[in-house]
Amino acid sequence: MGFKHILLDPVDAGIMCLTINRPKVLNALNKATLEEINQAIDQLEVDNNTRLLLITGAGEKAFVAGADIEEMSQLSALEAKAFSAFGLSVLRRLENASFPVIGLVNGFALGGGCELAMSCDLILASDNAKFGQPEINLGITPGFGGSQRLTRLVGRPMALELLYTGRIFGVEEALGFGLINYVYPQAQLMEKGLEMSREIVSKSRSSIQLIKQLVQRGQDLPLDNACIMESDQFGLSFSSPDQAEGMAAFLEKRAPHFN
Ligand code: DAK
Repeated sequence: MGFKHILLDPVDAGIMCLTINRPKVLNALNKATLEEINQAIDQLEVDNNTRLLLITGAGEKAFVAGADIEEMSQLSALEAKAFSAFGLSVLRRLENASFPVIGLVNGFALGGGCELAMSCDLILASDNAKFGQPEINLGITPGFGGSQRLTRLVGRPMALELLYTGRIFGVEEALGFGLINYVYPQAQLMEKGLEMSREIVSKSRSSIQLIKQLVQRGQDLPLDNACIMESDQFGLSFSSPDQAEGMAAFLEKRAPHFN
């Protein structure tokens, strides 16, 4: 499928890369871009070869500098609500995708960009990355889940400070908050992302799918219910050929070969 605002490319066996490609406006997310991300997810979900998705921004300056302010400035209240609901649903699809999603944050990740990054399973950042939820400066609130995801990730007092002030912060603070996994020089970000991706796709695909579901769904459940879900998934994992192979490999003192 031809896209105008994003690129969707295979970058290694089983590994796809989605690049937000509007560098002139620092990859700001307009409705058309969100629609294309949604279509890309449709495509990846039915492509059995997709094992993992990387998301990044075009150019060296920005991952995504937010929702497109020019487009948003024209919205009525009802249109803004619809835009927010659509953005939320697209980000939720990434969180619930049947494959891991790694955000490669290569510059500004502000507003909707920070929200997009937070909907990825892991975040690897370049040393020039900057994060923040500056919606307060536009007289609006976060609209793609920032108030909720940031609070769950960094805790209530820090989330409220960042949301009240709109302060932009760098990778050292982001690491300290537990918002991101690792920081690399910008020129190495893609290679480091690929390195981690290759390691993940070498593992059991069925286990990864179950683990992603457990973590995504379990974190919003009471602990007892989440642990029951884990028992169910643990049981289910014994129906997979990977369980037979993984345990046989251990007992035979060899490396497992997962399909
Ligand atoms: N939208 C549209 N264009 C943007 C943009 C954005 N978010 N960010 C940057 N650009 C454009 C600039 O207008 C400029 O365009 P030209 O003037 O060249 O035509 C170009 O990108 C380069 O930007 P700058 O010249 O400003 O570059 P600087 O290096 O000087 O500054 C910056 C970089 C990232 C600090 C600055 O561009 C900036 O502050 N950008 C805005 C950051 C921001 O406020 N992001 C949050 C956006 S609000 C909701 C739904 C969604 C949301 C909220 C509610 N509902 C519907 C309820 C989400 C909101 C957001 O994400």
